[in-house]
Amino acid sequence: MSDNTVYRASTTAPVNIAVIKYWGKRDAALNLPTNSSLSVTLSQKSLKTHTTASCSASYTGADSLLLNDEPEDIQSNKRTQACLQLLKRFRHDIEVKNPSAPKLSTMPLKLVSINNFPTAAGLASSAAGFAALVRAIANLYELPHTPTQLSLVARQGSGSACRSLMGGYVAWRAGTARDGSDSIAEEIAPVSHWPNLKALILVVSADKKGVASTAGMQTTVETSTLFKTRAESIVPQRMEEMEAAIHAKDFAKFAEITMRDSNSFHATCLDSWPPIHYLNDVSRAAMNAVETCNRKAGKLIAAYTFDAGPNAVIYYEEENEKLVAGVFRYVLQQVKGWEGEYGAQIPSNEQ
Ligand code: 2P0
Repeated sequence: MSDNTVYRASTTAPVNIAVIKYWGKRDAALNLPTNSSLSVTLSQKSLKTHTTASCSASYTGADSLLLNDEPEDIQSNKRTQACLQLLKRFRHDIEVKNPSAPKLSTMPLKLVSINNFPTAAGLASSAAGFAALVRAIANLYELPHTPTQLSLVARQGSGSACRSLMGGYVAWRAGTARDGSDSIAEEIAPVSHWPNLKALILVVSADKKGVASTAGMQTTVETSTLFKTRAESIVPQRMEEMEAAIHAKDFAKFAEITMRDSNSFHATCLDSWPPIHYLNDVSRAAMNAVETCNRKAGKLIAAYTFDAGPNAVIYYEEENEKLVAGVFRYVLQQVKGWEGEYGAQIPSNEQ
């Protein structure tokens, strides 16, 4: 008997922006990090990946993915395969326990993903992308797993993706187990804990980034003399201080650690050989603008952070929006190369 039923589930996943950066792998195959990291999940109102997963016995051929209307080669992508195989195994376990459950794990999957922001421009597209992919398939398969349990799967697609399965303030614990079983993400505070914290995203360039994160990290791990100190001595203490700052809603402390950790990460990039440059003159103008905001206010009211690209994310509290927006408007209109802003993204876990 042929069955043409198409099973389908859709979901969206947000971008997250780290305030303690993940940079370096201790196990590239399992995608295990050398240090823990911590991020803020941004609103899905303007930065998100939307993914639909479907499967059917009537589908022919291999699993497929359309990303922004372009077919992606997922057969030779080990990371995507690792995620799909784990999720199919979880579904298979359900089918073994419940023989009347449809055998979704044996059907070809069709995945369709759309980003509403530049892909691979240092705006955490792989984070939202793999988080949406894992959650869409988990929904399709009706898996009972918690977001933290699914973070083990998403991590294998892209490290930072494990932090996009939760809203609010999310820690990715590096873990110590060799099989990665304790390298998981957990929400340390919900978005409602600090509702007036905002993030402004300055798009310096929507081009694809120069050095991809995975390759850049490996170069840093292998060649930077600063890296070991950062991973082993600096970040563990910063994680504790950052969690305390978030719990206390201590913006000045949050801002200091955020900026120092961004600078520390970019310092290890510059200390790599060959050196890796992600920041440019527009990024540095954004840093100066934050320093101007803080000088004008007489205290830390704004914080910058940069990922593997020149785009800036500026954190501030809502009551200081006028001052921050005013300084940025003034400074950036004098700088060539600034493409625009994504507006104020209120961190949110609405999903
Ligand atoms: C972060 N980044 O914590 C840091 C800051 C970039 C700079 O996570 O190789 O794309 O897929 O695990 O997750 C970017 O790294 O790397 C990243 P893979 P990913 O957000």
